[in-house]
Amino acid sequence: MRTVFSEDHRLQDGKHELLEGQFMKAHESPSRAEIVIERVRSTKLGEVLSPSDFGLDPILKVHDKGLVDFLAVAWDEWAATGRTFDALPHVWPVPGLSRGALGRRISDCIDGKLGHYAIDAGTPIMSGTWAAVKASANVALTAQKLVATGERSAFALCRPPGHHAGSDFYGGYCFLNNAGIAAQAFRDQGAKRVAILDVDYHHGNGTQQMFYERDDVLTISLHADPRQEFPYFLGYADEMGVGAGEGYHMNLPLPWGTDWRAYAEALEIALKRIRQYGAEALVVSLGLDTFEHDPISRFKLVHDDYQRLGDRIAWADLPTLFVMEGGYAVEALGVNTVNVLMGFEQRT
Ligand code: B3N
Ligand code: ZN
Repeated sequence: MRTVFSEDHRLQDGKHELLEGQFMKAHESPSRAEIVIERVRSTKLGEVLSPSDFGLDPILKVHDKGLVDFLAVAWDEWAATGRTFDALPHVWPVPGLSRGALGRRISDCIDGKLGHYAIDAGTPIMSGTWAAVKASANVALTAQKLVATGERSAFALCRPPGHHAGSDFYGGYCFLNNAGIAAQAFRDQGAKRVAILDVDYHHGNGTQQMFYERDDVLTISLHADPRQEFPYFLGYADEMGVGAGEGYHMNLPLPWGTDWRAYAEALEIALKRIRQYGAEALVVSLGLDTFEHDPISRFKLVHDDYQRLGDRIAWADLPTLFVMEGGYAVEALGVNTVNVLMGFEQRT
């Protein structure tokens, strides 16, 4: 399997995230992608390619121009105020603070704009963020092209990750939804039905929002129950899509302590639905924060379970694009990621 990787991911190097009432060292760090690419190389998984530049058009198919334009200039606007620390929001337009007749007002001030577009205070913007974010989307699109042009699978080693980013918001360490952008590219290149399977520990709220009213992209997320975990406000089992999208979204929330046995049962439900749907391509939002030693998560998957996960995904028998999402047990991240990819490849 070929991997697409950009060293520009290093330009996203947040110092802090706001957590438990204090600033903590950011969990989403460059070391994550570095350990994965090292493992890809040392196991000789396959060739490693640099991304091509696809420009903004494929991004604007699924993201609002307002968000994209904001991300492109957010650091410059922040720095223009004389600040040198990473940009984070501190106030949000909850309904009682947002009564404009034409909907939510977007302030002229960078602090108001951050609150408008961000869902949390854990997703720092710095001078290199926009370059890293564009590179991450290009990584996904380059790997998507490999699969769309005939490869059975490809691995997009995206960083920053993407599945919490919606059409018009960012957060959860994510800025643009790499998996969603890639799924839309499959559609635009002729696939009638595309499925996104999100196996990250956290609910893929951005992916759900982006495709919630559509029946041409089936979205399924297995994740920690939002009653217990971020993103808290979306990801419940009764959210199944609306309008044309009714029946084309599936949430499979699981409790703290979930091990492979319980996880595999939910995974079978997801995979059967994908087969029944008749998808022509599969995009996997590949988060490895389901690992037993992940520092911010509470599932119990072990190293070997990731090979099983890859094997079960291969059972769907679809052209498959793996897109990197979360995973913060950095020492184990390379092994666990490549275990999934090898488990997939070993099923012929
Ligand atoms: O949920 C957390 C969080 C929980 C526990 C932590 N410990 C014990 C240090 C730290 C953080 N933070 C909220 C932001 C989570 C973003 C998740 C990003 C992700 O992986 N998405 O898939
Ligand atoms: Zn996650």
